[in-house]
Amino acid sequence: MGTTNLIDYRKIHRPAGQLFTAATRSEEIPKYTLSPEQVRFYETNGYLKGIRVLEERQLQCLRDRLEQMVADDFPRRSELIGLTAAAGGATKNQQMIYFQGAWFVDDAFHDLLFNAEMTVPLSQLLGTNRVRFWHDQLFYKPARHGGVVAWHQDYSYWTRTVPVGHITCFVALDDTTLENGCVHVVPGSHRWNLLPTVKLTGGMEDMEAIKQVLSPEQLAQFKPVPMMLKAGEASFHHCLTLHGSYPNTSPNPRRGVVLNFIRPDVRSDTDKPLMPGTPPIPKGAVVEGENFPIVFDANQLTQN
Ligand SMILES: O=C(O)CCC(=O)C(=O)O
Repeated sequence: MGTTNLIDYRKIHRPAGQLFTAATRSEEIPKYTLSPEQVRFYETNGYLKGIRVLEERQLQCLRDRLEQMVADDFPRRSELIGLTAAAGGATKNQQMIYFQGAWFVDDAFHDLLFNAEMTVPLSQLLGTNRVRFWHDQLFYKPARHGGVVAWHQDYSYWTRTVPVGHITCFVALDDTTLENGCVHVVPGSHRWNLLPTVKLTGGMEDMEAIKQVLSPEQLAQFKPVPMMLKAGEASFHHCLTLHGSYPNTSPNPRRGVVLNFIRPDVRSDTDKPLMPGTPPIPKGAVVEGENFPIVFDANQLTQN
């Protein structure tokens, strides 16, 4: 079990175990590659859905590890960022269980970052030979709890890094449906201006806050579509694509792993730490180092 030996997986910039395969050989790349139509769809609409990235055994392992992490007795709970200390199983009565840093403490969540099923499409969608990991987020909607993720653009929360060269991959650990709060996107909104931040998680009263700052043209274009996924599938969205999700009213949890990636030339735009607990990267310097591994490098692929 990868969570008992206190390894800091941030120090390992390749898969630590056998659960996921990284892209290392050029001959393997075609099997992970998106079609030109899929890339065009992403460029036009700012999202792409329904890409299978997990096999059943990988899915089951990630679900099990996540359940261990959100249990009150998880030994490395204090290392997870943003997970409120719960007592007596209170966690699952929250509207939303949210935290970052699963990849620090668990080999399966760490190795997922390097999964070629994800990293090859990411390099295509970012239009770059090298893909860098930015950070992770767990969005766990417990059964029958009324939490939303309000409409937002991811980059509104990331302006401390420039230029815009960020992408999000949502990996479904459960089928996502209208009833359990699948993510919705506004197609084409990746061409809109940068919008302000809003309170990200909350109740239905928080969902529509962004509408107060949309122009009449944007309001007219506000035609969300649901991105329903099968467990083990992923969706990708551009960091300016407006997206959000409604409450989980179903009798089962809706668990999603959100992985954020950047182009390799994205720089720090602040002298403060970019993420909680990370050393500062001086303003103007490339975002790199232990906390921001390269997860795919087309220049390093072997030929045989
Ligand atoms: O899990 C959710 O419902 C929201 C996820 C999200 O905001 C994202 O994928 O960027």
